[in-house]
Amino acid sequence: MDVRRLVPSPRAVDWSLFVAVATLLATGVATIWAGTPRGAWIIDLHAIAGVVLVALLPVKLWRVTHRVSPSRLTARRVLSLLLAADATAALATGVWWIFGGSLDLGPWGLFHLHVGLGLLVPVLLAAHLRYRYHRPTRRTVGSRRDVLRYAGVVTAGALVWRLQRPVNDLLDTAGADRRYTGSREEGSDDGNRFPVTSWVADDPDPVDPGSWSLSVVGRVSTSAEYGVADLSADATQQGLLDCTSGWYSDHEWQGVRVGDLLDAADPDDPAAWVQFRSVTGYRWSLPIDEARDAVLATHVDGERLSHGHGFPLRLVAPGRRGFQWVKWVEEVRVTKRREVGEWLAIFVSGF
Ligand SMILES: Nc1nc2c(c(=O)[nH]1)N[C@H]1C(S)=C(S)[C@@H](COP(=O)(O)O)O[C@H]1N2
Ligand SMILES: [Mo]
Repeated sequence: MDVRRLVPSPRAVDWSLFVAVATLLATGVATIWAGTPRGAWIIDLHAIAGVVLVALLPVKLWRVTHRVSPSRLTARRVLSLLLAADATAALATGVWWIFGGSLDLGPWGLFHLHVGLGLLVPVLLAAHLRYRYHRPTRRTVGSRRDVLRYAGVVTAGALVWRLQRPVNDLLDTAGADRRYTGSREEGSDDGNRFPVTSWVADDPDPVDPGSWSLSVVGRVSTSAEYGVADLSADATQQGLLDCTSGWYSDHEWQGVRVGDLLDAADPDDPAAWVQFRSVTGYRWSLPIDEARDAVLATHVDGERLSHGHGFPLRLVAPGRRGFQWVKWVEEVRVTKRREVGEWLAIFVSGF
């Protein structure tokens, strides 16, 4: 058999690469919300698109390498080279992560590097397409045989992804304990000894419990204010914090049930959201029914929360990604509509 017959047409390869990158971008960004097993398919799709890219990229590079020689380097070709290098590095860091790799880059690690390199791919690709774009034609999709090839590549990708799990288990790598989100376990059930993370740059001074208070305000009939001593921390909640930077930690949290605070404040009928605000301005909302079951924690595994983990009060929101677990909470605000600006606030609250 002539293996070259297996290789799709150049246009088909290019468009498949484009679709793979678009899928990787969309699913990569979407993992930010994937906090419950219902979202596992998002990560599966991300990985399968990655495997497809691993298969297609060499085909493309094989076709174009003859154009690249030091004497023929134009700005455009340098851009294409950067794109190839970045895509390769994004794939390599992703695969390395899957098999348990780590990197110490100051406040960042291998997972951040993967996200950074990955986000750069569509940017470089857009620039590359500005002068290398060819309109798709009927030949791009091609024959029935091409369609079978696409299906074959995607199926092979799914198989390879399916196989990484047993390989990780067999080699007993640090990648073996990954959750479906891609996150790896750190310091579960051991009080405050798990990573301290901020979404962007939130880093307030320790909160003075003497002058701190918690306000319950908004669409309620009785606003209330609680000092540290007024809070009866009699609720417990098992909750797994899964940070989008690639680690998770499972703990038993002790604190105040938000439902008790709401019962005391008596929300009005249109009340639909509950927003948790930090002393830094960082804030996030949960639908009111979900918020009722959430806990504002004062303790973790029986230890008083450390400053880094949000003392005196932090939101525990199981099933939500870590960035929604607001630390240093000083206000519970009941609202009718969700504040759109909180998306911005979580990025800028540290500045
Ligand atoms: N006020 C505030 N709360 C915050 C953050 C922040 O930057 N500011 N970071 C969030 C993110 S991204 C995560 S993963 C968790 C981390 O909690 P930890 O530092 O206790 O591990 O807190 C969340 N709560
Ligand atoms: Mo996070």
